Amino acid sequence: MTRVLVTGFEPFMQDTYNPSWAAAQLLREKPPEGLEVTAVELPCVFSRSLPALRQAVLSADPEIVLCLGLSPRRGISIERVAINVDDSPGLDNDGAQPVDEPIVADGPAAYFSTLPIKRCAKAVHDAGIPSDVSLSAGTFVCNHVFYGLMHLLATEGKGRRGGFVHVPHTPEMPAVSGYGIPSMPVDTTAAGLRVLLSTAAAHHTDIKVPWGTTA
Ligand code: PCA
Repeated sequence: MTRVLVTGFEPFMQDTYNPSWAAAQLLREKPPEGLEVTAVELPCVFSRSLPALRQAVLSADPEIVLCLGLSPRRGISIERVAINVDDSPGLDNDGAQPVDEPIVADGPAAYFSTLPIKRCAKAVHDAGIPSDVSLSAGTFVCNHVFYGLMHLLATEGKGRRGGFVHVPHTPEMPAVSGYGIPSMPVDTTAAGLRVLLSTAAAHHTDIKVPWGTTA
């Protein structure tokens, strides 16, 4: 059995629902074959999210950590890189809005995901669920958690692998009809994430296929 920790976020800003946490719960209920999933909900708060994540890693002792967050994406959006800056576009759930502050004062500028991101994106896509490699997790709490996760895994030296995935809105969310942003049923999101986790558990190395961009 491969031990996996999956985190999702509580709702934030105008939303009352966050499909990232709903998907994490679905993965816990029905984990992929051979995987044992612990699911933990993180606060959408700069100051409290990383202590909660650290606690979850300590108690679950996972081999793989997959953090999930909501973003208006077209499918399973696999983040490549976390950057060392908080530049919040609005208030977090504690009313804080850090601007241009480092996440770790003496930390590196960025960390790459240690999951095989292209292999995972291809596997999810081949299973018929939209998926892509993303070059930015933004500069709100998701990037904060992604950077903090990768810093923790790099410095604790336990060989755990980790990464971050943004999931789309669900069709019922008001922003979808209001702004016409893309959406995906949460069951489809969970199905895609099962493929992603099985792929990540089975493969430590990535495939070398073009997925770059000029933009
Ligand atoms: N998405 C936000 C934070 C919490 C979440 O689910 C983000 O993309 O930063």
